Amino acid sequence: MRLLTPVLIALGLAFSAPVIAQGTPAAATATATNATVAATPTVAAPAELKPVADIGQPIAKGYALQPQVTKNGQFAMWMHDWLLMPIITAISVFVLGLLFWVAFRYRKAANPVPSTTSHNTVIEVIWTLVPVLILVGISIPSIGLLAAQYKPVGANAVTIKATGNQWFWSYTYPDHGDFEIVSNMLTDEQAKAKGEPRLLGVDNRIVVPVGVPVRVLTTSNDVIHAFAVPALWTKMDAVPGRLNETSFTVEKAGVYYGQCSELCGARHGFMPIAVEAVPPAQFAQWIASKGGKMPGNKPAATEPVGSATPQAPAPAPLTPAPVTPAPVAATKG
Ligand SMILES: [Cu+2]
Repeated sequence: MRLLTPVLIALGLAFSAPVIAQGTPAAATATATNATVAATPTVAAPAELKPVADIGQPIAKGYALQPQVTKNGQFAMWMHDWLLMPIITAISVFVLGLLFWVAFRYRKAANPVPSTTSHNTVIEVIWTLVPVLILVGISIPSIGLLAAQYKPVGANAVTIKATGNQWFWSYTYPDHGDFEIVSNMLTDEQAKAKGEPRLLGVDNRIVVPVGVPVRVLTTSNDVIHAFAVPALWTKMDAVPGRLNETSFTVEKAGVYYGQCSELCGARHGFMPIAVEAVPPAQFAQWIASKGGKMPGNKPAATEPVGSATPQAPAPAPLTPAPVTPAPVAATKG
């Protein structure tokens, strides 16, 4: 009898262990609502921004670039609209005009005896030099833009690790408590009900602060994907086994949509990206609502002023328990 009890307990544990082990991955891969639930947030998430038509998403009957909300994007758009397009148009019109002129002026009827000239030094110098000057003129702002796009951001940047999966995105915020966001596309019905654009709306957006540089580290769990958000002038391949880096600083609050931009399989077109840019204070609140914390060990924006233990070491001594219940009750819902 004395032996029987431990044997029974051991048997019970042995049988229950596989059940627990099987339960965990199933929960982890459950695509829709994610780790955020498990994190038991103590702060309510700020209200989601509503998408605005023609901002951060394709424009009906549009043919130009989407309105840009980063400095790099605005410069790139200026370059496209006021440098490249005028030069391309002028060259095309000039060459087409030359062709028409040659075909008309030197047709057989008008010019029965063709010239045998084969060299003209002045013209040859001009048609070599002018294209070189045009290309040099374009390359100066172009190289500047390229360098700006890949300029590493400083220590104050918010880091997001974006991982491509067949066929959804998952994100972690390594400097903010390393919580995970699993982001799946909404169905047509869900998108309609939520006022989200079709094929672009997701169940869980990523949130970034306005005016603060954001560093995006991209990688993949399976095949090559690409993290791309047109309004943020951002596109970076997400390659399995590698970590790529890109960055952007959003200048304007709003919701900006993107898509996977590397053919990655059957549902490549159905793994959108939604980035919500909000004021820094709201960002801190969102981080707290996900169970994360702002860097520097400060609990994220739970208390606006006061009780600010400066640089408190991580395991702060426990204060008497009944301090927080009121806000929890107030914010739940
Ligand atoms: Cu993909």
